[in-house]
Amino acid sequence: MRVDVLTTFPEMFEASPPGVLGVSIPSRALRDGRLEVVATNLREFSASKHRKTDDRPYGGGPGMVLTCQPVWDAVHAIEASDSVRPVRACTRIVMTPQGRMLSQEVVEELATKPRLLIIAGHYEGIDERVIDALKPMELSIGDYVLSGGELAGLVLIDAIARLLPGVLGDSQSSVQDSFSAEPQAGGERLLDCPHYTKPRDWMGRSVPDVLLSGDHQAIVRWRLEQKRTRTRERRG
Ligand code: 6GU
Repeated sequence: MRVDVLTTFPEMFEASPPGVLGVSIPSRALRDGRLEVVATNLREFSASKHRKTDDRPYGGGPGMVLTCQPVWDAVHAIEASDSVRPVRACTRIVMTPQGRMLSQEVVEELATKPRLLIIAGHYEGIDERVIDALKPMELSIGDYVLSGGELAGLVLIDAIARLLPGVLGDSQSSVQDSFSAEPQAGGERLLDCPHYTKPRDWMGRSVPDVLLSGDHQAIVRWRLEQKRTRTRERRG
């Protein structure tokens, strides 16, 4: 998959460690060629004298708003350029706290796309007219405010990278993650169960007996029960 990012802070998407994309699973996905991330500086597309990308909001108020022209021009230039022909269609995404809430279901759907274009606004936002004209998907990562969409975009890229075919080994398969559809439970999306490892006793605390019983069916039942209880108590 190719992921393009349009941002005024392209250095946040560099893979060299200790960047987010330079460690752990995303770095492996990049190294294996299963993921390609190309960050483009919005400034390069500004037609203004001082490469301005933003201006003061009509109607007054604090903050700055990204202007339509550089966003529109950059999106079309990025979409026309690809390492493969014919160019892959981009799924356009604007990261914004006003967007649809990101969920594992949305991540799974996006992980099947050939190419994403993530637009990360800073400041107060993006002129609504260019959003109307581009018709992107608008996504939020939660009901709190970040300084910009870049961190949210990195969250999205990380969540997608680990679902790309061949990125996770069998030993860390994503089918057992929190929020994965439960095969034993008709596709319910549940929080994960608790996990334990050695030693069997630690500071007077023992591991639940069922996990030491060797009864595989009982363990599967216990884990599903724990997932349901946790989901009810923490998300109910
Ligand atoms: Cl996608 N962007 C910003 N700026 N803040 C956020 C967010 C996105 N999601 C939650 N807060």
